[in-house]
Amino acid sequence: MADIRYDIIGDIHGHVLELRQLLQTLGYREAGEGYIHPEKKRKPLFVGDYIDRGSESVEVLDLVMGMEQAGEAVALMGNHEFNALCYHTPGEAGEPLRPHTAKNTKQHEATLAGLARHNTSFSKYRDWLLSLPLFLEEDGFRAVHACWDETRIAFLRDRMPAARLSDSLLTEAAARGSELYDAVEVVLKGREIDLPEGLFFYDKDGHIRYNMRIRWWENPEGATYNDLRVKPDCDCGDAPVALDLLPDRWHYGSAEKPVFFGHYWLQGDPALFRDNVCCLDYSIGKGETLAAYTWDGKPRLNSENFTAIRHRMHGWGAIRSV
Ligand SMILES: [Mn+2]
Repeated sequence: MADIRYDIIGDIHGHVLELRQLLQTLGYREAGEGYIHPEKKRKPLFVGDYIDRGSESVEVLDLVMGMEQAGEAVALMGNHEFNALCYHTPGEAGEPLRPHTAKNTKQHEATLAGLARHNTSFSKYRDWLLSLPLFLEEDGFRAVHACWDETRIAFLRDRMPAARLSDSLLTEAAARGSELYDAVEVVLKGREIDLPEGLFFYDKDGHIRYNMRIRWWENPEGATYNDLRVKPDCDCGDAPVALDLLPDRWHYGSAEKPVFFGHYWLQGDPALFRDNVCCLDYSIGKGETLAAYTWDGKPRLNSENFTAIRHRMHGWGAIRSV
């Protein structure tokens, strides 16, 4: 896939109107059921989380699946796709791999409602969702839904041909305690550490949390909990991070090739974390922004390459376009 110029697109979460607006702003034109770019060899690379939250999960699946199957896009798996596969797949005892608890069902309810409204079933999308790779490495960049953890990615490369799950691997990955579970968890949901004793916060859904997502691209040595939090929306304390909770002391270094991911529900205008670290989830799922980065092959990233579409309730308009 050398020579291809990618428009890397963050979490969509059931917002097909914003996705269409973004593709048009990037210069794509409608062609059949999908979009193509007049520049040959330019295509979208989606970093996962197509479904849930927004009311157009089915429409997003139809569009992204159609483009991917036509060879006009690359699509990675997000944690919402993984969760949905587990939700709709029975395990050996017949119980779903992801239990149908109130919390799990609520996380998935917008997609369930969309499927019912379209009088269609999850099985239409299942094989395609299962075929989505969990990560992508190209000569000039890497992409993953949440975390390019080198140890876990190496393990997954070993276990998963072409970075893809299968039915038996899905069952294994859903079993808490397995090494595959741990690797998929980190790659699709990010690295976390427990907060110091007595500290907790409430997440965006009002659930109490005793651990926090960390900036896996920052050196944890000498950092405080607040230094390592991804977003400034919780006070995680200024105590030094307990390094024994991060046994490998690993972080994604500044000399590595650029890495793109989504997942973190960022707010505001898209910005780079570093010139080789780019998160593209700007919370369209919460009424904010759908973001893309146009990768031009350069080894260092440039914030001029962002394009972003505000949620429809703000009125249409691109924040910035290349
Ligand atoms: Mn996610």
